[in-house]
Amino acid sequence: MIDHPVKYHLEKKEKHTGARLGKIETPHGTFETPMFMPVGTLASVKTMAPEELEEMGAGIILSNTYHLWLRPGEDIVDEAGGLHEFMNWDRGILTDSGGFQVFSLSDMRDIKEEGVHFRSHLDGSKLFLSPEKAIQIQNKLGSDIMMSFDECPPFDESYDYVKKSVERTSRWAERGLKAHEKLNKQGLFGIVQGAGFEDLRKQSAKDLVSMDFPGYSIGGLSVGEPKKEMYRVLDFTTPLLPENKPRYLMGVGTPDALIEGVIRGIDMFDCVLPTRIARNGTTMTSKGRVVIKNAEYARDYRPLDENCNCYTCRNYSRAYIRHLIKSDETFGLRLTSYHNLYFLLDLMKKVRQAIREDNLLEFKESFFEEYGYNKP
Ligand code: PRF
Ligand code: ZN
Repeated sequence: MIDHPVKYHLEKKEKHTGARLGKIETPHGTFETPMFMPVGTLASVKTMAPEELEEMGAGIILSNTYHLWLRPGEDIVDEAGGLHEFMNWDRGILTDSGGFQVFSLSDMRDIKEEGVHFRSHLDGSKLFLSPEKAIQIQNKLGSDIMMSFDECPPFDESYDYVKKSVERTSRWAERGLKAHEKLNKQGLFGIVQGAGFEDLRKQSAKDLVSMDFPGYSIGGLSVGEPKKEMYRVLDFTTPLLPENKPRYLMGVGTPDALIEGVIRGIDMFDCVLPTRIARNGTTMTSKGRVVIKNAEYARDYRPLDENCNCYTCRNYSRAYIRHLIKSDETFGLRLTSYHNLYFLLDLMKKVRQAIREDNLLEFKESFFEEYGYNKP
């Protein structure tokens, strides 16, 4: 048994759902779960300073092996003293393995047992990423939580293909574990795949659980399948994972999916959604999305969200933010990014409180009602 540097403490299970309240201890502090992790792909959460992330209550952010490998290169980050030092963030960092990015960003790729040959999305040069290489890069980056190198097949791939893919992803996870040189400093998670096939998800979970990772991700979801399908897969997948380890649903960040994921036993989420839509002027509020560029906000002197206590909502009006974004003033993008991240972090805080009080289903109902999910 390994004494993992990343530890999950289960504090309470909600009475009427699969939701869990807990804490995750990392070498860079402890954060409460369920938690949403802001995405900083290139060692920066776009437009946000680390102090601002800290202020809004982010205890962990996500960064990316593939992107940092290409630019600036893991050696530069290593020489700088690691990712935390490099970007001036001393709380948790989770790095994705690059597996998913290879499949989502590169259209030319050749998947072999040894790894994946593909072309750079920057300059088209030939690259090769393997389970070992993905771990070596993450060891140099020095993230608190690393991801195994996996394949994320399309949700509608054939059973036969997904079966082969899942088996290979298990072998890759095993190879990554062997290559991991900092077992006592960085936690490595396994990633459960298997698309929509229950027996393949079972096989994947069983293989990975036998390797005793300090946490498990659920990959291959939120890749274009209907939400109902994602919830169906979660319904049978989270129960396959050990209760004393965290479960991380990768790439999910709409408010409804966060709540539905928590209800099904998920502890961690990440998504570019809040920051990406913020940069094109779309905000999430307790009453649904507000597209701030719209003419109806030109003379709207209310905050983005009257129920929000964030820096943006305490100080600026919709009319002002609209003006900034219409005028290409970058401050506008900072204000919408701040608010959207705060909104999801605050939502998770309310979700944790609802778990504490055993009223998560009531919370969901009133949140959905106000957000507009129940309206025609
Ligand atoms: N695998 C990895 N990263 C991911 C995913 C995956 O399946 C997803 C799927 N939503 C997002 N990010 N390694
Ligand atoms: Zn706000």
